[in-house]
Amino acid sequence: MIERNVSKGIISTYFDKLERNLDLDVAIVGGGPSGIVAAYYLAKAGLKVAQFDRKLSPGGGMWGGAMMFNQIVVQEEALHIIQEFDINYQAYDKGLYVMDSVESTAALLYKAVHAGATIFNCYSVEDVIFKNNVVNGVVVNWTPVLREGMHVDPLNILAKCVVDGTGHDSEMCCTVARKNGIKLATETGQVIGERSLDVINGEAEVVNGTKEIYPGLYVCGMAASAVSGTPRMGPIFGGMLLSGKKVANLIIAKLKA
Ligand code: 48F
Repeated sequence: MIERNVSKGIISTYFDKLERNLDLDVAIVGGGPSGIVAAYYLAKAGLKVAQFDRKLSPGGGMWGGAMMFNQIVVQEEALHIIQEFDINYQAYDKGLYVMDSVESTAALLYKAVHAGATIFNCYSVEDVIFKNNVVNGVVVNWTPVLREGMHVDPLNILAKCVVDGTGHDSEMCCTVARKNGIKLATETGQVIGERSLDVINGEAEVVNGTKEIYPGLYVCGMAASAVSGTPRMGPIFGGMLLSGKKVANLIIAKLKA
């Protein structure tokens, strides 16, 4: 009966997919642009990578452009990433290019999955696995379970490296520091919190701040700004793309050494 087979097809292949991803090279928390770019380059390098986003539609803050005017801006330094993802763009001003934010977000997601990354939507990462002072994986639950405040235990997913790509709240860094009494690789050892907007410094510092912030835990995108206390930059996305590529390269260098 087709009615039964439709259900069976979904259930059996979904749980195969979940089981294949219980033991990862890299778990990326957050499906914003920096994390998706990281997923793409990691998968392209042959690593086993899964990305978890709490929303129905991963893509983070890229869909809406600025104030829901659905265009974004990328500077010259990051244009090669736009080209690698086959995104249409037009030159606007000296060194600045604009593109459609919906096309851009869709292209990032499509290429990451085609490169071999697995994206789990509707998953909230509520904690990490923390053993011998190293981050070893993520603890996940259904977003609706957490939203409803239901007392349901999560599942555990092992990963050699975890990336905090949760954006402005840098949730994984906050959780690791708060729960385990450890110091992160920041000036204060804690999450400092992002500063007010400054495009030039914000864009440079988000890439500088992309690093292994604690053994096993990497940080990229706005989470990197928030952790290290550097400025936000608004709807210019080159820094996010470059940060995603940088974190992928750091992890590739570590895991393939
Ligand atoms: O904030 P976000 O878009 O991440 P990003 O890669 O990019 C930032 C830009 O969009 C923009 C900007 C550019 O200049 O400032 O804000 O740093 O996306 C973060 C994603 O993480 C998900 C959230 O739903 C969003 O899609 N997320 C956050 N916390 C969790 C999470 C969590 N604990 N578990 C799962 N997903």
